[in-house]
Amino acid sequence: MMPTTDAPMRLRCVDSHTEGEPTRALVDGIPGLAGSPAQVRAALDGAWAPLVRAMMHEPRGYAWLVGAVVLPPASPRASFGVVFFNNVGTLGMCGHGTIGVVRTLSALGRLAAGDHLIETPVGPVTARLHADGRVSVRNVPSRVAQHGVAVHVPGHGVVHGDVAWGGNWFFICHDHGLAISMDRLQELTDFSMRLRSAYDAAGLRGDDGAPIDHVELSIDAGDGGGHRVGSGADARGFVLCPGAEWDRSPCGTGTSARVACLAAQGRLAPGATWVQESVLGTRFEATYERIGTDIVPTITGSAHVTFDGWIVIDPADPLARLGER
Ligand code: PYC
Repeated sequence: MMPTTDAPMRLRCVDSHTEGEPTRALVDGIPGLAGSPAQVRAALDGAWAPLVRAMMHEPRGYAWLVGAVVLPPASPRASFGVVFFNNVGTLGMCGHGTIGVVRTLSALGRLAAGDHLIETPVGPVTARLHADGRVSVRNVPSRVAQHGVAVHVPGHGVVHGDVAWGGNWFFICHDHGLAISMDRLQELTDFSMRLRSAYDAAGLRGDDGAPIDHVELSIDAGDGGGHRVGSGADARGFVLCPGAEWDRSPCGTGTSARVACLAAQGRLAPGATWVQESVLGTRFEATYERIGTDIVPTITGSAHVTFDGWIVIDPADPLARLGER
């Protein structure tokens, strides 16, 4: 149970951005909340959900902020555990968030350069903190569940997409016909939301029955139509997150899902680099290993610390809304 207290709760947090997308790391955990990442995820989606809302929503947070609670490791081989959350609940994994947390812990002097095993609710990942500060995240095995699914989007027509897992579920669409640029954000958001409603209503789910809560609109460098992909990038993507906000980074789990599609189509060889660009123009480099039948992507990017302090949640503050379920 979430403790009830009259005293304001003070949560130590360090903010960073990874290729433009923010992460707020609760670096000393949340008092009273313990367990494995899967147990903490269930608690944050259950009895502790009001605390997630108080941290992520205005006036303490904002819609595109991703939170991360850093946990002591369960396994002696791991450096730490982490659970990510946003304005609508928890995430299975988060690529940009993992890069941000690693950079933050290194800035605090809590993590040395080298390889670190990290426990997440969807399985262990490994992060390599490079001497130059860049971070590579070897993600969970990623896969394509369905290829070329047709979806009728009201007011637009039929589009196609791949349903793929990269630590979260994605519907990756190429034939959307939209330019992926900063001056088209509203159109990209509206279309992605209509697409998600359409495939949800049609009963499309991940192969584990979970909702496909991320939409990725992609343009490859080789695609025609005059749409811009920056020089040296292989693709430019727009990712709509579950809370209807767009990812400022190229999205680590989305890039992993895309790499799984490319591997399945024989379009990217193991070890070859895929450069994925965000709508902002920031980039992740991705490679993958084939381990048995698994596709295991590695995403590399940079993060920078932007804030170090405490969030204060006063139970007497009506805008903390701690009493709401
Ligand atoms: O980088 O995996 C990611 C991510 C998921 C949601 C926002 N960013």
